[in-house]
Amino acid sequence: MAPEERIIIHLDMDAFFAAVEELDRPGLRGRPVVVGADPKGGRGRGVVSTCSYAARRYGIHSAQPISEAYRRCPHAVFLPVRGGRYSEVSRQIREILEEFTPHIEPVSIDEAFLDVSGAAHLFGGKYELPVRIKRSVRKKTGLTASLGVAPNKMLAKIASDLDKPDGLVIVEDDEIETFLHPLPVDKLWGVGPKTEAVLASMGLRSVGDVARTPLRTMQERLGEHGRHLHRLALGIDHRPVKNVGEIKSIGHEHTFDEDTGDGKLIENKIMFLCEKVAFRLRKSGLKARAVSTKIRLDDFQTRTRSSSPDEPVGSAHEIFAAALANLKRLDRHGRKVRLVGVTATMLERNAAVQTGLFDRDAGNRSAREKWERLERTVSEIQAKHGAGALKRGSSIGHNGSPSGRSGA
Ligand code: TTP
Ligand code: MG
Repeated sequence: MAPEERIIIHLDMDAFFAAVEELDRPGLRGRPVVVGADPKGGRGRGVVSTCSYAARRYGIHSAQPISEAYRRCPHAVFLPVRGGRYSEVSRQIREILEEFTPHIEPVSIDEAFLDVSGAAHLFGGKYELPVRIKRSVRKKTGLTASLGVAPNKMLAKIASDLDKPDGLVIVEDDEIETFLHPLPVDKLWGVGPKTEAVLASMGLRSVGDVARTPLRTMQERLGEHGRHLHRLALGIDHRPVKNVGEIKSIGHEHTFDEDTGDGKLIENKIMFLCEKVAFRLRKSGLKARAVSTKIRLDDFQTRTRSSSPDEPVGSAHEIFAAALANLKRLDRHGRKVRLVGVTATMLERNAAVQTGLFDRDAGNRSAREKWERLERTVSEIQAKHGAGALKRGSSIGHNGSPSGRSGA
């Protein structure tokens, strides 16, 4: 028997926060709407959470300083973030998706993967099913979603973004190359500005350029990351769609450009990894009962230490405290370090944080405030370090950062 065709859908709501605001106040429809910090007549210091497509025509975008958004379009409607309301809509969307399949992996408040390999035939097949999902979302929430349908998660994710808003892009098995290869390299998961610069220095600008480069060359220049990118460029991505209960661990690792004995550098890198882990925990509405730290020495010996904090941890600094304590217990025998990794395990639901697509408990006020605070922090980090620092979806390991993985 032939193996079942894999049909993965990635759904991403259009201009989500702004679209909800327009929904609640129809008078705003079509106007430039900016959701985020108070612009204070151009002196505001926060950032844009998101904006409507009408506002995007002025060059306004997520994570941009709100003062700049104001400068670009002072007559836009500026609105504060109402996290509780967006979570409510997000739950509604999740319920709609559950009518189609139980295999749903929520990625963020307005984004999810669905594995409909088994369900598609019940809803008229893979061309009809996404149309029905879009229609149902539209009818029941009044909002538009963009969908990508493809044989794997990476392709579905790229596809959902190609025809926004209200898009539907289907990638067939036999058109992976024609679909993927002309795209710029930064469409590949895990390619941020730094990797993009390395690839550019190798003369590689399109995904096809990467695919045509010998694996060896990719590995020589970018190590494990290079191997991973090469596979992605060929359209290979076997990761399953995971229901929230199936996410057993969230981890990130980093291979140093050069083996290092610099304790400060190692600690800084671990902090950076903890931030990435914390960000993904937050997106998934999870906390960890255990944290493990891994080092690989210059002779390729690999050591791991785990610990269980008294309380489940979710924030970067809590994870870092545990990761650092683990690190101190790892004997390096004076050798240099080649790779470090941090993994959060024994995951459980984080009751305090609303994450929308996951969250079934309606928000009480303090949870909502926390949620909003978190949103703001994320946006601030993005504003400071560039959207790539906490890029949604594309560079987050949940979706396949080169060194990220969700172990099962
Ligand atoms: P996105 O799906 O990235 O953006 P979007 O839905 O607003 O627009 P698009 O049509 O391009 O998908 O993010 C979902 C929501 O998450 C967004 O509406 C607001 C919030 N968000 C932030 O608060 N800060 C950010 O930097 C980003 C990217 C999103
Ligand atoms: Mg969206």
